[in-house]
Amino acid sequence: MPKKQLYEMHLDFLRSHDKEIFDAIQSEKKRQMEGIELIPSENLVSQAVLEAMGSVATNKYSEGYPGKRYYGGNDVIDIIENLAIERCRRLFNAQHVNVQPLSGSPANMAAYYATMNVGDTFMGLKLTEGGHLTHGHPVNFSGKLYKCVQYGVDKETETLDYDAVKRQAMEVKPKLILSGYTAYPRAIDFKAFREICDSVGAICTADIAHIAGLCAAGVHENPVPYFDVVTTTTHKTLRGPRGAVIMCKQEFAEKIDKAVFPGLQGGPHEHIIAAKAVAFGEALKPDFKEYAKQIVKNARALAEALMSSGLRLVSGGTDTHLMLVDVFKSKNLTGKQAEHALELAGIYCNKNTIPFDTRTPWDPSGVRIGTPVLTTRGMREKDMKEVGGFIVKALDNANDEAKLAKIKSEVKEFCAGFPFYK
Ligand code: DSN
Repeated sequence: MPKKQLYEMHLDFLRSHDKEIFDAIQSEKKRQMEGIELIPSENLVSQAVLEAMGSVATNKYSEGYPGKRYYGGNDVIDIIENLAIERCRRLFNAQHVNVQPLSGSPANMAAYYATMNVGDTFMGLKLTEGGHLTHGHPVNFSGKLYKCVQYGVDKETETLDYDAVKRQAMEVKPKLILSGYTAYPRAIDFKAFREICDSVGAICTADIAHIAGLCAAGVHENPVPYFDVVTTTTHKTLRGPRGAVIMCKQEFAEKIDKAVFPGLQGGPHEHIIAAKAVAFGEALKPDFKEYAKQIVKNARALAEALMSSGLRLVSGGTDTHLMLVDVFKSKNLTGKQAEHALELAGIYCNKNTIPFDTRTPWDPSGVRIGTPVLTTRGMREKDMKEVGGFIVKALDNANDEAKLAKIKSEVKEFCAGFPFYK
C-alpha cells in the first residue's frame, strides 16, 4: 500500500475515535507544513519512523536488556532492540550502545550516574555560552548533585579557547569533562578535548545531541570511537524519534547499562526503540550523508544571507547546522520580541542567550536558528536567500502586525513548494 494511504488511514481511524485530538494533530501538521521551521533541535521524521512509533511495540514491558528481561514474551522485542543497538554501533563506530534512555536529559543523568559519585567535580560549558541545563547549571540536577565548574568561550572570538579550557582543567582537576553543546555554532575540536582529559586524568565525555547527524555522516568530527562516553538525542540532526542513546567504550558498558536500568529507568519505550532502529537504518544509507552535507551548506548560505543584510551572528557565522543571531545589537529587538515577531510571520525559532549576554535567558539578546528541517523539506542554498529575506523583513517590521500577517501568507506560499507530509 502506498505510504501516503497508510498514513491517512491511520489518522482516519483517529478522526472517528477522538476528533479533538485528531483536529489538534492536523492543525499541528498544517503549522509545520505552512511555516519556516528554524529551531535547530527539531526535524521532520520519515513515514517509516512515524509508523514504528505508532506501533504495537508500545504495548510491551521489557525491563532489562535483550536476552535478560524481567518479563516474559520479549523474543520479538529483543530482535527490535538488538537491531537498534547494532545499527547505532555501526553508524557511530561505537564499542557499546544503550538505546533505552528516554531523552537527552535522562541520558546525561545516566552518564554522570555511571561515571561519578555525588559531589564529584566536573566541567561543562556555561548555558549562556552554548551549554545545556544538564551540563552543570545550578538549577538542574547536574549542578545540584555534582560540583560543576563551568568553562566559557573567548570574549573576543565567541568560540572555545582550548588552551584556556586546559589551564582551567589543570587547576580544577575534574573527574569528568563534558564537551558537545546546544547553542554553539562552530565545529568542536574533540581531539583537543581528548588531550585535555588525558592530561588531567578526566573521563572524556560529550553530548553530541545537536550534531549527531553531522557526526554520523562524517560532516563533523565524530568523537564516539575515542571518547569514553557519548550521549545523544535521536531527534535532532539525526532525524529519528524523540529519544536518546548512550555510546561508550566497553570498559564503561556495564556501568552505563546499570545506570540506565535499574539505576534510573523502568520499562524501556520499545516503540521508540523500534523507531530509533528505523532512523539509524536510514542514516546508514548514502543519501543521509548528502542530507547532512546539505544541512551545513544551507546553514552557511543562510548565515551569509543574514550577515549581508547587516545582522550580527555570534562568532561571525557557522560551521554546523545552527547560528545565533544577535538581534539586540543588530535590530534593537530583544530575543523574545524577535521570536514573537517571527512567529507572527510563520517563522519559528527560539530566543537564546548569546555569549556575555547582558540580558536574561527569559528575554535574551539573541535567537537561535538552524537548517535541519528546511533541508529535510528539500530546500537548497538558493532557497536560503529567500528564507533570509523573510527573516529580515519580519524583524524590520516587528511592530507591524499587518505586515507580519502578509509575510506569513508569503511564507505559506513559499513552503507549499516544499511539501513533506502530503
Ligand atoms: N532543548 C534542546 C534544544 O533545543 O537544543 C536541548 O535539549
